[in-house]
Amino acid sequence: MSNPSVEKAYQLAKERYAELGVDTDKAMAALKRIPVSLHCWQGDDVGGFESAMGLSGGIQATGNYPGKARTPDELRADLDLAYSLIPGKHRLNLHAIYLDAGKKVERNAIKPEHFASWIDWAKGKLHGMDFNPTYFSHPKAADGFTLSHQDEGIRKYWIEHGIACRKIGEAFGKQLGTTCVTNFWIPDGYKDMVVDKKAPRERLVQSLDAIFAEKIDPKYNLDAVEGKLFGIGAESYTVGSHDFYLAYAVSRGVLLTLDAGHFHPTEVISQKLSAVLCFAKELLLHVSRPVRWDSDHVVILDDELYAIAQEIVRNGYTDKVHIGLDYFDASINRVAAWVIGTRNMIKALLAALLEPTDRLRQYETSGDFTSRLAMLEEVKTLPFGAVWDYYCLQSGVPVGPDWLAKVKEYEANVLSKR
Ligand code: RNT
Ligand code: ZN
Repeated sequence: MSNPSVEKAYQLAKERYAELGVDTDKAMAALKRIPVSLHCWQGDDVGGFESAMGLSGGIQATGNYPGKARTPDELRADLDLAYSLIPGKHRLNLHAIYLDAGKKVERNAIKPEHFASWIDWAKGKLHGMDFNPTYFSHPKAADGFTLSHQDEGIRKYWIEHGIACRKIGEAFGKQLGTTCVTNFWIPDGYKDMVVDKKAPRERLVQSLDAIFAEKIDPKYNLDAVEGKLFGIGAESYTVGSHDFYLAYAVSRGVLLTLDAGHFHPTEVISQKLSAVLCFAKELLLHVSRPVRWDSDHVVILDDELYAIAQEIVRNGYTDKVHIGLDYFDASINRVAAWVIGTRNMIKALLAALLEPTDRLRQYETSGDFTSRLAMLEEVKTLPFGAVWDYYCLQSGVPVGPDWLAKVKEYEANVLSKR
């Protein structure tokens, strides 16, 4: 593909960045190596293919935009379109309820074979895959408790689900030749005043220890645990809080997951990366956008997204921080939602890679905070968009808003017929 105005703008931008000691070609080469894990659940409002049971667990997809995927084939077709509009090679983050088994399989009995069509697809398209046990939308999670449940039988069922999921993660890792991150999030919590906050947490420790007892080669599968502040119907107490999982992850050597929507409204995950990574070996991010609550809005290029990317790039964390997305908006075209959020994540990473960080660091270490602030502000209006456009052009994906026409066409020809 050639596009003279995009190429010309890039050459000028390249010169501007070079004046600050930034190599734009190098930045784009580095960007190409950073995968983003697209969450399958944006494609069908976290429905999955296991049963028609509605979404539970205190999370909610609002909206009823037509055309959601109803089968694994439809979901893969939608994903294929999304990936074709996003520069670079990216991963898929699959939830256990998206199995393609052709029959009902109990969650504690799921096996890699139930995900064979996903593995084949990922192999063919060169996507790595990540995985998630599903601890919601199930009769055995109906009272809001799973791994911390008082009932031993229910705990056992969910422990078995966790064990089964790690084996599926291991199979993904082996068959796709790239490590799978298997992320554990459970909805357990109480709506109202709690007397015994200790017992459920002690039970959760035991359940998790049982799930992680078997060692799996970290080349194939890494485990992560995701804490949360509250959910709908579990406003007063969450068993797996951030503090709980931070301590658990560090003491057990598993990954910690930081979801952007799982903290108090003014608390941001970008501030946490360098703190947690002094102790935890790796992190998984659920990049999301909370609007007043954990609303899981589509990720936009806002200050926090820039800040997350800056922390990853400035600190050299690209191998330690696994970037996953986690949002579900059912009020707009779902393929567009993937494309918008993922392109934004990549844009933020590019912006961070184009930062004259060495120079900023020098200002800081020499105590010249005036220059630090001045430069940080000047950087904001450098011709970053010209580099982004060129990166898209080079990657063979639409430049600027041109991708939208492809989504509209697909909506008219495919989605509107569902
Ligand atoms: C819920 C968590 C969790 C889910 C997905 C579907 O608050 O963020 O990560 O969004 O597992
Ligand atoms: Zn999440």
